[in-house]
Parts: sequence; C-alpha cells; structure tokens
Amino acid sequence: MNPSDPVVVRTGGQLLIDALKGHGVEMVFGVPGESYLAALDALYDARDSIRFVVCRQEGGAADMADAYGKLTGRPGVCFVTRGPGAANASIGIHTAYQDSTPLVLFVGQVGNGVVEREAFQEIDHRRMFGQMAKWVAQIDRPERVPEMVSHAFHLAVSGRPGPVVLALPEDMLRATAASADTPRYQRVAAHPGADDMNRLRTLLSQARQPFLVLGGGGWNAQACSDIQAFAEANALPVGCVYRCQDLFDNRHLNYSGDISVGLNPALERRIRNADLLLAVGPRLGEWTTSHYALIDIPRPKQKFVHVHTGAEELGRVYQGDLLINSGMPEFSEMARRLPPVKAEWTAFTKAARAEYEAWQKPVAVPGQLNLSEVMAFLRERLPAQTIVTCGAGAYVVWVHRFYRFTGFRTQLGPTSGAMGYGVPSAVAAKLLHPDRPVISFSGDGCFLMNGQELATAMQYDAKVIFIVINNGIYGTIRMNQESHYPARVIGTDLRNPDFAALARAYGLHGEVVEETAEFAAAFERAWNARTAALLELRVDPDAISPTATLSAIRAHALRRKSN
Ligand SMILES: Cc1ncc(C[n+]2csc(CCOP(=O)(O)OP(=O)(O)O)c2C)c(N)n1
Ligand SMILES: [Mg+2]
Repeated sequence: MNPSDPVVVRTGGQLLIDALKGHGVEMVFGVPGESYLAALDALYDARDSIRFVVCRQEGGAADMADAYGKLTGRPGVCFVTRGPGAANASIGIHTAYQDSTPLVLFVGQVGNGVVEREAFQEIDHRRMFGQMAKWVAQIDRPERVPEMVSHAFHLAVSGRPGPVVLALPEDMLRATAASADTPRYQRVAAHPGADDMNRLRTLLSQARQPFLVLGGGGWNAQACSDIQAFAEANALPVGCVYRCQDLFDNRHLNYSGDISVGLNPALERRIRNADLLLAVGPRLGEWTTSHYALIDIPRPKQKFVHVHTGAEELGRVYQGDLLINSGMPEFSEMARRLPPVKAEWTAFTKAARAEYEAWQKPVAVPGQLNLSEVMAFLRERLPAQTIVTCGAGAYVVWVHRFYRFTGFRTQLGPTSGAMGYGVPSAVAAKLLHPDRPVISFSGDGCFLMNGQELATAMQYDAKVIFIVINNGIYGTIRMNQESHYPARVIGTDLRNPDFAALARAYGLHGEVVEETAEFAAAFERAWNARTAALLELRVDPDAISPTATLSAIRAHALRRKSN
C-alpha cells in the first residue's frame, strides 16, 4: 500500500506484512507456528514480493537472517513461534547483537486474553531477550503495527546496528484496525565534526609508526572503498579484527593481516610498537585483543583514535586521544577527503605486508591432509566475488590465516563464536546472490549444530559447496583441555556419521577427501555438481593448529605441571 492511499481496515497480520513491503523487505526466513498463522496468511498474499524461506530449525533461520543483514545492510527478517521457537532462534539474536547486524525477529505470541497464565508455550519475550536485543516489545493492538514495525527498522540500522524483537499476540494478528502505513525507514548515523578530522590529521602527521585497525558493523562497499583510498593516500598498514577481514582486500599491499585468534607474532609486535592506533569501527573485543592483553586498558600506550557507530561504546573499555562517534560510511567519506599527510612510514607498511605474506606460506602438518595447502589452493582457484562462511572451531584459524578475503562481504562469520553458523549463513548468501560462489566451512562439531539446513539448501536449490573439516573432536575445547588439564580427556571425543553419505541422503553431492592431493579434483567435481555439494575433509586431530600439534600441547602442559 502507498502511504497516501485511503486507509482500509486490515488484520494485524496484513498490517504487518504490508509494513514489511513498505520497508523494502523481499526475503524472510522462518519456521512456522500456529501462533502467527494470520501473518503467514498475509505472507501468502504477498508471495510475489516477499519470499518466505522455510527453514528446519529456528537457529538456522535466525543465522540466515543475520547473514542477510550482514550482506545487505538492511534488517534481516526472521519469523518464529513463541517459547520453543524463540528459544531456538536466540542464538542468532545473540550473534546479531555481538556482530552489530541489523535484524528484526518476529515472534508469534499467546493471545492477549490468556497472557500471564503460563499458557501454551508462553514466555515473556521482553525478559527473555532483554540483554540480547536493542529493543524488545510486544504489539498488543493492531493499530500500532505500522508504528512499531517502523520503530524496529529504524533502531535495527541506526547508531550501532543490531537486532530488535517484536512479539505478536495471535489475537492481535487476527484483530482488525484502520491504520495508515508508514513511509520506509531511514538510517540515522552520526557524522564526524570538522574538528575531529583536523585533530585526526594532526595526530597522523605526528606519527612515525601508525596502524589502521578496521572492524565492527555498519560498513558498506562504498565505505570500504573510501577507507582503502584513505589508507593508500597515507600509506597506512591495515589490519582487520576477528571475523572482519573482508573490510579490506587481503590482496592489497597495505593489508597486513587479521588481528584475532592465532595472531601473527610479527603483527602483534607491530601493533604493540605502533605510536598511533587508529581503530575504525571495532569494539576491540576479547578475541581481537588476545583476551584484552594486546592494548592497554583503560589507556592504550599508543596514541589512540577510536571511531565507532555507537556513542555508548566509546570510552567503555579504552580511553583515547580522540573518540569519534560516527557511522562508517560517514567517517570513511571524510577520511578519503582528508588531505594526506607526508607518510614517512612506507618502509614500515611494506615490512608489515612482507610479514603477512610470509605468515601465509603453507606449513607442514601431521597426517595426509594439509589444510594450509587446501586454503592456498582455494586462494588461487576461487573467483574474487566468492563468499566464504565459517562457524566456530579450531578449523577457522586455517581459513583466516591462509585464505585471502577479497573485499566487502566476501566473509560471513559470527564474532560471537557461535558454532553452527557456517551452514545456514551460506544458504542465505546463495539465495541472495545466486551468481556468486559460496563456500561454507564447518568443523565436524559445528556442522551438526545446523546441518539440518542442508535440507533448505536442497529445497531452494542453493548450490553451496559445504566443506566439513572432520577431526573427530571438539578440537578447540580439546586443545584448551590438554593445555590446562593435560591427558584428562573428557567430553571432547566425537563419533561422527559419514558426512558425505549424509549429504547424499539430503540429495546433494557428497565426497570424502583424505589426502591433500585429492582435494583439487574433488573440489572441481563439487563445483560442477548439479546440486549443492559437501566435501568431508578427514584431518588428523593432532593437526589442531598451524602453530602447535595437540600432542605437543599436551606434552608441554605435562612438563609444566611436573615442574
Ligand atoms: C553454540 C556453541 N556451543 C559451544 C561452543 C564452545 N565451542 C567452541 S569451539 C567448539 C568445538 C568446535 O568443534 P568443531 O566444529 O569440530 O571444530 P574444531 O575445533 O574441531 O576444528 C566448542 C564446543 C560454541 N562456541 N558455540
Ligand atoms: Mg572438530
């Protein structure tokens, strides 16, 4: 409906779906529930403009909505039922919160007439999602649907982007009202002031070893291109934080690596010895800062400039010489226009790049299948527009260290370290970008947290290549177990299904790869398969990380204990 059309009587469900249309939504993810049948019925009428992607578990649906939000910068939309559906979806809401992803979760709710009786599947979603979302509300009256959906969309994208939850009592969805639609939402963002930019330029001109750190949410392709121009004009070395490597083309000569788990010691030295740290976008969380040890708290020893989309984040952990509250596109555009300083650190920037390239050379590992070689192959083989997704596990370190992300939104991964993200995010990416190759990485543990979404890939013909790195253990936890409690293994051994056969049961192409030399041909078969494909890579559990084997970690810990 057009906002200027005469107001007609509609159900709450119709008002809701018309509001989504008005905000430009064209794809939503969900698992149905009887609590929101009236909204589903309105989606039936809107089926030509809004695609409802039906998923197999709400955790998968919420992860897909998160991936959609990351890829488009517009709120990903997810529909789930009350109580159990909402509980399943919560992992994706938490991820969206930590990743600053715009997302709106709609939860069918018990009717207003029975609320607070602990009716069937009833839970107060405001309390349930209180700490996980920017705003949680319940729309009790149909006439307020347009207003509250508009508020939700504004909030999801503005300031520090994030998730919003709206509960929908089922009687409200069926009740009628004559409310007008609202116009489409707008994003609200702060801009840096002229003084901020002057001060930044002064600090830069006084530096000898500056370092630019990129991260966080709220970026878009233009902002990335602007920040690249700024880095080039000032010859700045650039690092990207955990899960944000795609904010800067890793092939670019100013790129010097990711600042996250498995940090290159040479890069760590560069950051410690920098005299100016310019952090644009990241919160500088625990995984980025080697458990808050990399940068001094509360006052970094380097001159410190922090730019963030949320005013509340500035000064939260790190005090600075210059704190700028700004959207990423707004800051990056101003940075591009800043007259460059005379950069006397070109040698520093080149050296940082040389260290990154050395760090990317494949390493020797125990076993027949070497993940560093596999990543080196994929680095050459995959086209630049490829999207690579990961969940959480030790396997991710191989991807981060040996692959090269080629620019904005070629990477999807949860800053929250939520396992199970790699499969659903890849399905959403492929549905959104059918022409771009999508490669999904999961560990054997990670995969089974959302492997059911292979069915969604099959149902919608999303031709993803799923790569499962099977080491037979919850490797990350085993590694920590051996390091803190050596030779006392508990709860980390896995007896796995035949993943390739499982993929075939879903109707996909599935193969097992046991040796490095077999990978290239298997990959080409997966690439050329008619359907999505799954490659199960069997790796030696001892090859837990590129820097240490599991047995060495155990031996070292035992020695430490006996001393
Ligand atoms: C949802 C969730 N549950 C538990 C964890 C804790 N955790 C982090 S990594 C990991 C093991 C991952 O195992 P796998 O996917 O096999 O990868 P590997 O570490 O073996 O490479 C676990 C259990 C988590 N991060 N997320
Ligand atoms: Mg594993």
